[in-house]
Amino acid sequence: MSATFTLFGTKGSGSAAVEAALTLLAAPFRIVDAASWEPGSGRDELARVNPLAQIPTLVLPDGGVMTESAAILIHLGLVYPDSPLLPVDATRRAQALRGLVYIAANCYAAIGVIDYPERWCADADDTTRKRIQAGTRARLHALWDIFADTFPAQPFLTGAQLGALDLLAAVVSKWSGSRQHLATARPAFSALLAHIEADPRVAPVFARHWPAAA
Ligand SMILES: N[C@@H](CCC(=O)N[C@@H](CS)C(=O)NCC(=O)O)C(=O)O
Repeated sequence: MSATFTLFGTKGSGSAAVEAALTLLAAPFRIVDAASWEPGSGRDELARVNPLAQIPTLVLPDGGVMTESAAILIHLGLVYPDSPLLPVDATRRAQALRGLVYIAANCYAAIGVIDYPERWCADADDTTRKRIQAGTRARLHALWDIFADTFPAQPFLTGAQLGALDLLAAVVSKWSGSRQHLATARPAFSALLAHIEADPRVAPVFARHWPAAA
């Protein structure tokens, strides 16, 4: 049992969203550098706590293991009710929860198909893999367009303050050409994402994960 959170993750990955949330909370945490694609002791330790060996994985101070980025962020918002992670107002909170699950279930899931098409198609040859990736990428970009049209900035996605939905949107949109697509397809939303990651409370986390964009 540890008094702090233990976050499994690596640079440029979805663990950035949880790292940003823990940073926003000023919660004590340590990072174990780990990813399923990085052999080593971190990956071994990660696989022992999460059979999917996916990141983010968060070990709680009570020893409980949390996986699934949206669930982790919701849990942190509930454990830190005075924080800005989740809106206090029930109407706004409902939309924030909807948005978090939307990103995880739709956008993040599409990334998993693009990264590992062979997991979703038996005996896929290279042409088939590329076709799955191209179709999923187009679908991912359309999913972000719908997200941008559905979740208004007020001025942040979570509401008046930077919160969990902002962090997950800013991180999951980093991959598979989504930011480049949104820059022309949804410029206002694209500007909001840039504004989120430039927020001084979380900017160091984004700069550590995506140094070229810093
Ligand atoms: N459903 C998970 C997806 C997490 C996920 O796919 N993480 C990626 C890194 S960004 C991963 O660990 N992929 C490696 C793998 O699936 O082997 C969540 O929402 O957190």
